[in-house]
Amino acid sequence: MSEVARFAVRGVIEGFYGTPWTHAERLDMINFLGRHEYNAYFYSPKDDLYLREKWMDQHPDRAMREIQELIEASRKSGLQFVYCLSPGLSMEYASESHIERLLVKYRAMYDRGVRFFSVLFDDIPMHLLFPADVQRFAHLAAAHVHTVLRVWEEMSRWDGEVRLVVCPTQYNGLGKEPYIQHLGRHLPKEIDLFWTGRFVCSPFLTDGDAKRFREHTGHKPLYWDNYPVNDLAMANELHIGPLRHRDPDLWSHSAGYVANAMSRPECSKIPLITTAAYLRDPLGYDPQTAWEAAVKEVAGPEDAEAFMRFADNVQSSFLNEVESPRMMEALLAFRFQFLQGDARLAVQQLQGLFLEMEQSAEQLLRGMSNQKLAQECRPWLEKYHHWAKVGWSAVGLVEAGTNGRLTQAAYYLLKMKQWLKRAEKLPQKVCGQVMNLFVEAVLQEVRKTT
Ligand code: 14T
Repeated sequence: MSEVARFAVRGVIEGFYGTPWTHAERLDMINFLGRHEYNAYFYSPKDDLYLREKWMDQHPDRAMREIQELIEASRKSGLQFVYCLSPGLSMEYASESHIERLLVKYRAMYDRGVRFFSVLFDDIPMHLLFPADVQRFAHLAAAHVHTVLRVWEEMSRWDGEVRLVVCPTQYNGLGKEPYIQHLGRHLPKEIDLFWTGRFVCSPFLTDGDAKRFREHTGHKPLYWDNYPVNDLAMANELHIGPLRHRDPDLWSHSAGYVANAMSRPECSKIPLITTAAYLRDPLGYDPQTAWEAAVKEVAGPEDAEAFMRFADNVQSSFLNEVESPRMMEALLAFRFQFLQGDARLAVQQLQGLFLEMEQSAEQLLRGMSNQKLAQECRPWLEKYHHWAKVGWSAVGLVEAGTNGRLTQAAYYLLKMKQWLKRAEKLPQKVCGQVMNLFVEAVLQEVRKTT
């Protein structure tokens, strides 16, 4: 029998900084993931105190009951619920009592049915913090190996089969850095290592890099892909574009693939549907086709067209430098047509584009059938609307100005500046620099003629 071209682990991690998903959002997401053939949900919101700062303390009763429900929901949806702890901010690795406290936390989840666990050492200092650790271990990697081996040793004694994945402190690069090499070479093959690729947010994930990682560490990487997550410095980007540039053979060189999602769950579904398509059939994956299907499913058939127009201007990220390709093309065509061809027609066409933009913005702002999606996108939608108004006024200005109607031109100039101010007040990234470019060109013309 031939092997199916498929990732063994197909997961989503709630692993972002910022507002964690609500319980209802998690239940909905787990159901969604099951329907899209994912098989694992990693519970690891950076802002749940009981997973990081208070890793030693038991979850409060209510949180425990909710986690229990998530475990049950995951089981019903055919997903593994993965329980992740990040002890690195305050753990003394040499302390046996700290290791015991860690195991108590995992064991509580084991008793509730969890069989997949993770120890996360990401985003902590690369050096040892406690004097006892400095004395006992040669370096951070040695302390991590010791801790993970102790945890693994205990877990292996529990009656059921368990799986463990470790997120190294150095989780990106080439795999040949001393820390990650040491970790990989001293941990048994059954324990997986998370890796984000060459960068924290890697524009490309390649077979070659995966193979090299394995050569250096002895483990196939378990990809932690930082897309669509948009936390910290990326907070003004809305990652609703499709997954791109993940090699089609990655599945055979990796232990699996896990996508880190956005704090906005409904928006996350769009890229996560494209990712599901990639995970299902990496060779046949086409970002554009998958994207259109994803928007149709999440926005709904009535709003899909308007949403796609909007999304065309909110697709840039570290995966994709291109922004507003349709608008850019229209503006380039306008310049040519206006200068070399039929200026009236040029104006008409561009007016059409901005009207269409305004109409789609209003449709989406007024009331989408997916209210939750509309709510999560709201600031980006508003900015999109404002840019439509800027564009509309700019075209009015060009038209009135070239036809000598100066009072009208002055009116449009004022309007354009007002809408520009409103647009620029919003920090959200919409249309990249494309609209600014257009406004600059129009203003330059105005300066020439006055
Ligand atoms: F564990 C890792 F694989 C990882 O990616 N950790 C965090 C992750 O939780 C976060 O959502 C993601 C995207 O911002 O990046 C990591 O966090 C960072 C990375 C940085 F380069 C935090 C600060 C940084 F400067």
